[in-house]
Amino acid sequence: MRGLFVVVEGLDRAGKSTQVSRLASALDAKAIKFPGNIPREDRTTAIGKMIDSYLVQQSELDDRAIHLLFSANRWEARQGIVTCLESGKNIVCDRYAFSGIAYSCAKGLSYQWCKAPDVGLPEPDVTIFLDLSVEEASRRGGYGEERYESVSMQSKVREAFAQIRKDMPQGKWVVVDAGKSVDEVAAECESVVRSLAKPSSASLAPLFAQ
Ligand code: ADP
Ligand code: 2DT
Ligand code: MG
Repeated sequence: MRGLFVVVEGLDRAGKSTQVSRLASALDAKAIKFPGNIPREDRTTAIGKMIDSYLVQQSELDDRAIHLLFSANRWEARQGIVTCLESGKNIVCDRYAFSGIAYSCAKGLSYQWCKAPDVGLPEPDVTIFLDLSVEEASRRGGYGEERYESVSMQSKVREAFAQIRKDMPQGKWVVVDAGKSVDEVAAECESVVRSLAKPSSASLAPLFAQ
């Protein structure tokens, strides 16, 4: 039996990193993160380094070029994800293709264009969207120096995530209220995963195939 592939998505400061770590412990899962790996110092592949330099505003790139680098960063991790899941180990992943779409759409790129490079990646069994208003998120500590950490950008990202939610097959996108305490959110995330059916086949479905 293959492992479960669980993705956690949300705005900056929604609590993704906190909950990925909690959920990975609860499920005895491997925790991974896009871009790069946990923590930030591990944006270590050649592509990860280019993404990191862009995010910390040390380099400029065309919006489409950086979009494709984020996608390529997932493709270079694909075999590792598949091997891990096929060995029976669960994976909990902090951001995935949905962040790719949401952040690039927020910059004005078209939804269909943004989706295309990630078509065919391993499809998560479920994506948990940690839902928090932009105002609440910004109260969790001032935004830092990284690109995208502003109220105006986060508002557009939130709208783009709402569009993705409408486009997702039934049961694949579960919204969790991220405004509750860390323990309450953790319990809800765990209950979402425990209520999933066991994977019906050993292989993973392709993302955005239909
Ligand atoms: P993300 O990875 O989504 O940016 P983090 O997990 O890093 O979010 O959390 C952002 C900040 O909010 C951290 O200071 C964290 O301690 C705090 N935090 C996380 N979850 C909660 C919560 N449920 N309630 C209040 N504060 C939280
Ligand atoms: P964190 O490392 O704090 O999660 O921030 N992003 C992420 C994109 O624009 N496209 C993507 O495909 C992904 C995975 C969101 C990473 C920043 O990178 C953005 C915030
Ligand atoms: Mg984080």
